[in-house]
Amino acid sequence: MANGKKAGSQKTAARVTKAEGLELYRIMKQIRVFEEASASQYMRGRIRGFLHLYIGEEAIAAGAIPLLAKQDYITTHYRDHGHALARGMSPNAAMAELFGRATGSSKGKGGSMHLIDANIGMMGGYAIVGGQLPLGVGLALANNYKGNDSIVLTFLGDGALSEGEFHEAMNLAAIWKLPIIFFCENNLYGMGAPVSEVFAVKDIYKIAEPYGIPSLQVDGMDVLAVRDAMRDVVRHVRQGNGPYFVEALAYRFRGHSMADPNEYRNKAEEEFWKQRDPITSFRAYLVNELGVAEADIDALDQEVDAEIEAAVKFAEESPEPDLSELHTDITA
Ligand SMILES: Cc1ncc(C[n+]2csc(CCOP(=O)(O)OP(=O)(O)O)c2C)c(N)n1
Ligand SMILES: [Mg+2]
Repeated sequence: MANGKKAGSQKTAARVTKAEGLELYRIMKQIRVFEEASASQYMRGRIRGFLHLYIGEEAIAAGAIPLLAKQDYITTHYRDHGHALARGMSPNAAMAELFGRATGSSKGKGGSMHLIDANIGMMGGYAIVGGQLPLGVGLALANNYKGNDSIVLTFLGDGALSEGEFHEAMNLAAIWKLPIIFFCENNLYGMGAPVSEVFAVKDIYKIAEPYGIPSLQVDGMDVLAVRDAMRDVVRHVRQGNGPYFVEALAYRFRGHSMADPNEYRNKAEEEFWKQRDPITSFRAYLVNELGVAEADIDALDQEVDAEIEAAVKFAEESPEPDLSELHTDITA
């Protein structure tokens, strides 16, 4: 693929089977309901620390992550619930981690921003903006060194583009031709700052050009557009052709974190994006284009609701980490 090739949000019919379509829907719905539940538990004081919701951006995780193979790795930022769930972390382990319980993915010692499980190649969410980029490059270098065919999918926010380590990571990945996909989730804001006011490059996907890294832009509100684009990207990188840069345009429907009163965006803009809700629009696609029965989707919705309700109960009933855990799992 050429540099800066744009993939549109084309809606051509039958790009997935019914079963595949329902699975993509299930993943998005699971993320949405998980996060709505975590917001409500946060308001009740049962989840503490920071909580950044991915609501509105689910089509990215659902479109991209299931295309990875078992041996592949993900590194990501603190808005990581969707990535972990799409990679197969159980809602129980993720919710218990948010609650700080011993049954969580990191025994309750990581919390919302640090969902990690090496067994599924989910190598972590990181709170330092851009921190996951050199880690992704390191994993990709290790893959090259070992001569295996694992690839790395590293997510970053638009805010990470202005970090020095973004450019260092891109440079090393290009020079060493590493098997890594830099996936920029451009949700138009880094906290309260509009990308257009803080980043000099207008078409973000073109930032890859001087590094000789091929890139594309995709509609991040359209799960099939993400999936179609990523299928080729994953193949390209796995075949040993070096890194790729993807920019997905999306929007977070809530504030930056639960602590954000969200007063810097105008209502018309928010409304515009909410009209493009990736779950509502894909549900319509399933019904209208793939002929899925509404009742089947309703049943799936109920299944997901029950699963997340059970995850909250599991987290609530799980023990706090034992004091003896305070000094375990530390590398010095
Ligand atoms: C190195 C560093 N600088 C500043 C911060 C504070 N901070 C946390 S999130 C954030 C905004 C990042 O925005 P973006 O990368 O667009 O991701 P989004 O939250 O939009 O998903 C900032 C500046 C940080 N965590 N790390
Ligand atoms: Mg952003």
